[in-house]
Amino acid sequence: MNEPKRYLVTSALPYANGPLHIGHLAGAYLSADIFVRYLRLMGKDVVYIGGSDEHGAAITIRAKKEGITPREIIDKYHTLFEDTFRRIGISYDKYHRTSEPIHHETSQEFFRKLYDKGEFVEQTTEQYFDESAKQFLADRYIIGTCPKCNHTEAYGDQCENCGSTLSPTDLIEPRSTLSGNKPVLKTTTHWYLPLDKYEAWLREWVETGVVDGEKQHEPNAWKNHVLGQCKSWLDGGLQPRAMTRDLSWGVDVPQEIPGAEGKKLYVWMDAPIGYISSTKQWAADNGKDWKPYWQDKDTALVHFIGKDNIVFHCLIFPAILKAAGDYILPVNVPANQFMNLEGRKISTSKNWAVWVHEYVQEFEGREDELRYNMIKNMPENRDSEFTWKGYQETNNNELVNNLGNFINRVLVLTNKYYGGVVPAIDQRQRINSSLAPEESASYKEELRVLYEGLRNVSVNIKKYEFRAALTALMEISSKGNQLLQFNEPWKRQKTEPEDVKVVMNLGVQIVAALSVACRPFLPFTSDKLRTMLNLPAIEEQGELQAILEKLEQNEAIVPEGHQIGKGAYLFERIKDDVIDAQIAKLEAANAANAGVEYEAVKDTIQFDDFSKLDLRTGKIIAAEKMKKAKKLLKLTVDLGFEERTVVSGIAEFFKPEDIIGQEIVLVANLAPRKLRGVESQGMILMAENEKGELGFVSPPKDWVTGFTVR
Ligand code: B3M
Ligand code: ZN
Repeated sequence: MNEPKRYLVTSALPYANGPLHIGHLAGAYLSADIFVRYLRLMGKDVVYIGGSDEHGAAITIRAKKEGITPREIIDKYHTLFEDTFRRIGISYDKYHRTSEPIHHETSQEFFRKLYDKGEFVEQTTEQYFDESAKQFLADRYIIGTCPKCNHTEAYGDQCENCGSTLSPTDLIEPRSTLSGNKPVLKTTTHWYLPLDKYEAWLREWVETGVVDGEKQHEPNAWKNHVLGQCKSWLDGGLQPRAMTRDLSWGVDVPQEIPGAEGKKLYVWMDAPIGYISSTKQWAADNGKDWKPYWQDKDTALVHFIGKDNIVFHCLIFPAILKAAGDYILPVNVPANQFMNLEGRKISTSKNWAVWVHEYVQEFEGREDELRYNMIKNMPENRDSEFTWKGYQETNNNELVNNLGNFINRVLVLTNKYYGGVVPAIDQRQRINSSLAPEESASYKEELRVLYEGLRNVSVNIKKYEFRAALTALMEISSKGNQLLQFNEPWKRQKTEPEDVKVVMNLGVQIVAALSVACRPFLPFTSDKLRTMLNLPAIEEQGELQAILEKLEQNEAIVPEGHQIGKGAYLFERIKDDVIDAQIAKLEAANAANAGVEYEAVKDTIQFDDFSKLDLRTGKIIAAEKMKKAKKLLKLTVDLGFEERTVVSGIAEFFKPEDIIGQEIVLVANLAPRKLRGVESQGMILMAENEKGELGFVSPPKDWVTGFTVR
């Protein structure tokens, strides 16, 4: 494909039903933000679109749980999202929302168009219905056991454990999320998108990049795991998919269509169209035309998403766009995989997450420190992991010791030696190369090294390889540090001032290049650096392109005689106590959420106290209910060397017939006690959980009875 004339870049619209966590950030947002900031810095025409997904069962279910209306839920989370994205530096051109009228109109237009063109197939089928809630149960209103992996909490549309896409009728033992009841089947009529009919062109498009005889993208530019998911869907055979639902919240099916009453658009039909309505709103706000961004073949459309959204962006939405006609298809869908947290899957419901809105509050001024770690660990091709220790390490070892240290040394020394004025140099002077301690280099050769470094960042961003791009950025800083290390200006300033001028002038050039090149990754740092260097603030209008052009001509970026400002530390070390507090917070939130309240540990006893207990393994050989004692069972316990009668308060949890043969641990030297006229000769050890349920503490299975436990 030729160099595109313009770019339309999207990030998945997050469901407005709960806050954003680092997994979201690492999935669809940081990647897009790096990409668009880079394109703007290269002087490209790019619009970055997003918004909140405010329809779908996830919203109404959440509203019900919190006892408020869907409207209150979406307002709450939409506001939170907007604020969070701004504070962590996600630089949308438009952050919109799907509850806006312009979106309802746009998605209804699509529906109408597909309807009028006869693309839909109307089908009456049996669907699950909750009789107590009087509602059909699509998608997330129904859960059950996944037929593929046996996960017991799979949704009607998707299993979050194995990633399979499901239909409600695939679920084993389905139950309603509204009432918990087993649903019944009832007939209902819906409009289906005949994906089976589009299968051939979708396959050709995904596999070869060709559609309607025209090459639209290079298929080898798509990530393997994205292609893999598409192919496995196509190989499995595409099925018609309902584009409507029986719901009370969502975009109405256009009312003039017969049978539209009570029907809403399927959220996965309306949400991606949200990209278009958001673009329309952006265009209206900025006096632009939205159409070329969606309809001109010279536009590159790129969707950034998480892997659970692949099928919707690579097959279903393209099918909708093509069925509508006049629309372009994405040139790439660089989906990321998932980010785990401290060895476990991130889970909103289990509160196992680092919440971005909490981070930006607790770590205000350290937004880039999080961005850096997330980019370094971006789950580009496989799942990755965030740990607080890792975050501390990347901050202390890479941002503080490498980048921050280099920049600080250049600014401090330039101020110290030249009062902050970039020194004039003699270009014939040779200095020690930044590449190897024993080699020499000219000023121009070092500018060339810088140019290559920037190109390396650039090339990797273009390939959507953001981790590698970040590594390339840090290599520029490492070489800057080597330049200082190999030339030791602090030792040679007195004796070889001309050499030192060349070194320090180059140092300033590298810092200035970093102030531009770091921007896609570390936008806040970029702003600070520009101020320190006393250079114009970056508007993201071709600044990287401009410095690449200069360097390519062996020209300096910052002229001799330019007055820079004072240095300051850009990054601070993060101490252990900060990290420990975050880990403790995570554990505490998790325990509180699980409803666990632990009993306080009793006063310390001495070993002698403990050793007075005589604990023995035993087996229950007879059990019966006690008269007029609901909680008590009368048990006979075999200790091998004798039998005991034990009265135990476990009748609420165990039936006598179920515990014959149960192996137990008995306190064998407890003074006998009469309970309801029966002498109890010992006590059986039981564990009690947070709900007050009892379970036997038992010796390893089939051990001989009567032996000591200590
Ligand atoms: N809201 C799913 C999600 O948040 C969905 C994305 C829509 S993108 C058009 O993962
Ligand atoms: Zn599954």
